Amino acid sequence: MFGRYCINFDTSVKTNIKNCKQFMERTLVILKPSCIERNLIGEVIGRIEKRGLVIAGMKMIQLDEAVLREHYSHLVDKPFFPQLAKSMMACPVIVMCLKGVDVVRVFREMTGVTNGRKAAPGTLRGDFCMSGSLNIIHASDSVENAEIELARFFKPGEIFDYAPATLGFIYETDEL
Ligand code: IDP
Ligand code: MG
Repeated sequence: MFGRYCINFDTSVKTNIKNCKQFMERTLVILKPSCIERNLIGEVIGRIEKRGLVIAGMKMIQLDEAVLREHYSHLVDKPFFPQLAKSMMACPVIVMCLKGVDVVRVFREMTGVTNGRKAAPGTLRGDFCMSGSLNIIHASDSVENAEIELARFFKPGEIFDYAPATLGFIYETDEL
């Protein structure tokens, strides 16, 4: 019962999660091989949880060249693409669907700029990497691309429509 509703401070006020349009924004995150191999999975997931973002889907998969050519279609003609593809196939990755109000922008800001050496301290890249290529995380860059990318990596039924009971302590009622 609780899983289907946003519970506010006043528990008599329950809003059906399907009406929480703002909360329904989603983004795709990939924990890259540079994250997995460097044992940073817990650090990244810990920050996602502490910020109040909801993990609505998560699985480990092995990427291949075909999906990377699609996912990085804007980069396939760059000289560094072969190196990028190789690094993304070096070991399995973890793909996640995050949900939250403004989650695409919020998680891009938490991620930091592409080059880890230029990323601000306090961001995931700024705190945990030193490379412009091995930069530990992928995060969707727009709401539209997030939906395209989620469809690329998740099958129907692998993303769950639930709202944690803590939601009423993460957002004020009028923010949902
Ligand atoms: P983003 O991951 O910050 O959105 P994009 O420009 O979309 O950055 O590039 C996708 C990924 O390609 C980067 O995260 C990084 O791993 C890699 N990449 C981007 N630019 C370069 C480059 O100049 N040299 C090497 N790798 C790059
Ligand atoms: Mg990008």
